[in-house]
Formats: sequence, structure tokens, C-alpha cells
Amino acid sequence: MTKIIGNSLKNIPWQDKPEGYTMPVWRYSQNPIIGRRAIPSSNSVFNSAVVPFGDGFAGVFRCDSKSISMDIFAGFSKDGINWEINHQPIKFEGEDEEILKREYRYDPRVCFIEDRYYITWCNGYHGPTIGVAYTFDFKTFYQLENAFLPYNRNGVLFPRKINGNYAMVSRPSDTGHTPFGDIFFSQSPDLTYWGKHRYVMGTVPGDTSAWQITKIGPGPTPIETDEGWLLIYHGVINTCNGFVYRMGCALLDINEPWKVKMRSKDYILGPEELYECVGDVPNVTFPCATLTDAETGRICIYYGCADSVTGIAFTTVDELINHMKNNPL
Ligand code: BMA
Repeated sequence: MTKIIGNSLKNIPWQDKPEGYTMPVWRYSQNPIIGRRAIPSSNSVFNSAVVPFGDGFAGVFRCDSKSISMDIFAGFSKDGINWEINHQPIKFEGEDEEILKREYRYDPRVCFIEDRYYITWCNGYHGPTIGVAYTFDFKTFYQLENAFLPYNRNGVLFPRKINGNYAMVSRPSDTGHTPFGDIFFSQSPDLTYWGKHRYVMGTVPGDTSAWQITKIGPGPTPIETDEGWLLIYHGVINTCNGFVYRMGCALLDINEPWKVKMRSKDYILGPEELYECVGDVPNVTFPCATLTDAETGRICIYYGCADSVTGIAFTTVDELINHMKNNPL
């Protein structure tokens, strides 16, 4: 039995694994939980992040508008399933007008560290980079410096300092639909200056694990366990019909998270249901957040479906650890 290190979350959204189901991750029977038209301006709501907040939940949602402008919006929920998303995008406050200029914002992650909620997202600044901000209440948001130079996507913070530094995994990229991508680890004493970069893991050549042959990128905030950091990530294969995005998992060393202890050969969830296979971008399952319950080991994954709607899926820490043990890369 592996233990999640963290809080218990009695009201975590949950359904038991269906009888006879063999995969380590199973979908919520009422998916998708957030549809395209969740707010009046939206064309699509996907690749979004949630956290426990008060006696319910809060989140930051990627809502692309009907002009296909990408922005991020705060939202609230009592049960983690039914969401009220603000109709206006987040307006950041901050010290430097240069940083506050908006080009585009997408694929948010939310991470509670010490006393506040940090938001990271793909932030347009002469190319995609990692935007960083914090909030205490999901009403006022303070934007900090971008973490990196362009080009980078999928900046995901760890929920506590490691060896005295804030820590982030990310995926250096390019200006377009990046045909490559490995996961790197970076450290910062103050969330402004990032360095001490380390390579974590990359794509898998050949046909050993071809769902992750083209590019990979970190997904939700890593989950601390007594065996290491549990990282859920996306992996991509380029097919004759374009990219297919699936999910996998890895276990990273607790003190040196660039050291990979285990990684799954088989994916844990991929596009199969109609809402995952058909949409603005077909065949995409893109995880950006989890809720976890340390008491039971339950994990609820929030993921974007076909760049159009948002779904949730369930697993446990033992399901994922066993999956890696039984399907080692
Ligand atoms: C990636 C990102 C994601 C998106 C995915 C599939 O590069 O842009 O936001 O879900 O492509 O289109």
C-alpha cells in the first residue's frame, strides 16, 4: 500500500471502479462535466485545473471564446462536478505593465503552496512561455514574472519546496504545434529566478511505448506519496490523422525529482469515448489537475476532452503504482 502524503478530502468526487473493468483509470459515468457553452462567450471549456477551496472547490478554466481567443477564468463548485465559471476572464494585478500585457493564456494549473494558490499557464509573450500568478481567494490575482524565456509549455509547480527551493516541471517547446518535447525540472529560491535545470524524462523511441513517441508533458500538480512524487503526464503520437494525446504516469524521487523511479509502458487513459474522439481537436485526453484524498488513496483526474469539453476520471494511488509495477518501461 502506497500512502498519499496530504490532506484527507471526504467530499472528493468519486465513483467505484465498474465491475470487470481492467484499466487503471475509469471515467465518470456522467462525463463530460463541463460542456462547450458553460459561459455565454465560450466555444469550448477544457484543459482546466481545480483545487479544494473552503468547504467546496475552486478552479481556473480554459474557455476559448467564439472568436477562438484563449483565456483563463475563475470558477467555483460545491461538489467538484457542477461548476459556476465567471463570465469575465481573470484580470491580473502586478507590478510590471510589460508582464501584464495579454497575448493569450491557456492550459492553467493550480497549486496550493504554503499559504496561497499559485496559477501557472501557457502565457503568450512573443511565443509561449510559463505565466505565474497567485491568489488567496480566486477573486484577486497577482501576476509574477514569467518563469522562462519562450518557448515553453506545461509549467507545473510542486506543492512544496524541495531542498529549500520552489520546484517546477515543464516542457520546452517551439512556436507551433511542437513535434518534440521532453520533461525538465527547474528550481527557484523566490519564484522569479529559475535555474538548476535537470532533465527528467523524454519520449520513447521505437515501438516499445509508441503512444509517447512524439512528445510528452507534465499534467497535474505532482502528488506526494511515501514512495516518491506521482506524476501524471500526457504523451503524444503523430499519426496520419494528426496527434493523439493519452495519459501515463511516472514515479519521481522525492528529493531529486529528476530521477525517475518507475514509469508506465502502457497508457492509463486515452481517447475512446465520443467526447474524447470528436471535437475541435479530435483524439485528445489532456490532464491538468487532480483532487486527492490521503485517507483512502483516491484520485480524481480533471482532463480536457478533444479541446472542447471537460471530463473527470477516477483512480487510486495503488492502481497507478501497480500499473507501473506490472507494466514497467
Ligand atoms: C497542445 C496544447 C493543448 C491542446 C493540445 C491538443 O499543444 O495546445 O492545449 O489540448 O495541443 O490540441
